[in-house]
Amino acid sequence: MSALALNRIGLAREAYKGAASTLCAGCGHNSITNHIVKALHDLGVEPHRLAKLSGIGCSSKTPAYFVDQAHGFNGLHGRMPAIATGAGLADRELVLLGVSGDGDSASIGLGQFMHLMRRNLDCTYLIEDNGTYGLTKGQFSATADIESVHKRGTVNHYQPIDPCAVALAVGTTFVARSFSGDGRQLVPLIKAAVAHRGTALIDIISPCVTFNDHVGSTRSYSWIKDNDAGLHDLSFIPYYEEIRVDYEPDQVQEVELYDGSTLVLSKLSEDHDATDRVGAIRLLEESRARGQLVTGLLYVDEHARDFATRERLAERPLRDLGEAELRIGRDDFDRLMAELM
Ligand SMILES: Cc1ncc(C[n+]2csc(CCOP(=O)(O)OP(=O)(O)O)c2C)c(N)n1
Ligand code: SF4
Repeated sequence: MSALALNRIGLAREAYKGAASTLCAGCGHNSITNHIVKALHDLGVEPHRLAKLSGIGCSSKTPAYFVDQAHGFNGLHGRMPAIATGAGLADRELVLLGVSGDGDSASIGLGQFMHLMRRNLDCTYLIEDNGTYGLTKGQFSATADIESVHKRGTVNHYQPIDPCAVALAVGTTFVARSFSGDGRQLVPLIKAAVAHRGTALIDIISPCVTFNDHVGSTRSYSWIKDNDAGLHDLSFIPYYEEIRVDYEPDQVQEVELYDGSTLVLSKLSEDHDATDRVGAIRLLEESRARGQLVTGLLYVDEHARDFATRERLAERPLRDLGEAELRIGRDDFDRLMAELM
């Protein structure tokens, strides 16, 4: 689809853009913004239904750079999951898109991050992962690899926290990793994440050209180019498009998402089964031991109920419910009082 083409709700790509970026030229986060714009335009997400949520960091500034007609909330450092949960439960019609950094999610925000991941709130959660605190001038973050070298020569002696491994361990229902420079892989992943009914995490390696793009870094453009092991070629077919059939069954795995959309995985290098959670954890460990960064859809469970459904919350936004619907009925009130006596 060209930039001028209108999407299924009659909007041009322009309608999905935001303010001009103030990030450093060449920052991976800027590329991710462009991929988000493309994915949301292709999907035809209604701007007024989109809620962009973030914490603090260069990465957390980026929601200002796309869909300026959407709702937006820039929360405290590492506290975006609480904001997302409140917004999502109050209005189930919102499309929640959280954008965070590795510091925001894996350092100060790790507790909030893990609880969001285990509850299966219906949201897309992108980590723009550069292994460093870009905004505060380049300290190691908790995702920096052990023995990686800082721009000023110091070495990181601590084991990294892998957001995908953490997410898999606590039962996240859509876990993927990608690279900011790989739009062919990342755009369909973002679309599938938005279509997924539940928490969808994409950890996106996104080089910080100012503080973490030197020799010795494992988040630099050249390191990723040499060590990226793609799992599969991806394409995504939204539910409102005609479903196509692929005639090479040995090479293609289709994953039907909750809303009827289809994610098509065409396996290239590894025979990875994206429905096998334990296999995904093993794959992460094995590729880390080989010094490889595995990218693609690691795991998806398209049958799990999302948080609001499990908690039996109203389908309609709370703001639209009248007093009669919000108040507890006489019978229920009497039963509750009897239980408390
Ligand atoms: C409570 C609190 N502690 C510390 C800070 C300082 N601080 C601002 S951004 C940041 C790290 C951001 O790193 P990351 O999330 O990786 O984003 P990046 O800038 O690398 O995209 C820190 C420590 C803060 N704003 N608030
Ligand atoms: S400091 Fe790093 S993360 Fe921040 S805008 Fe510049 S390149 Fe991007």
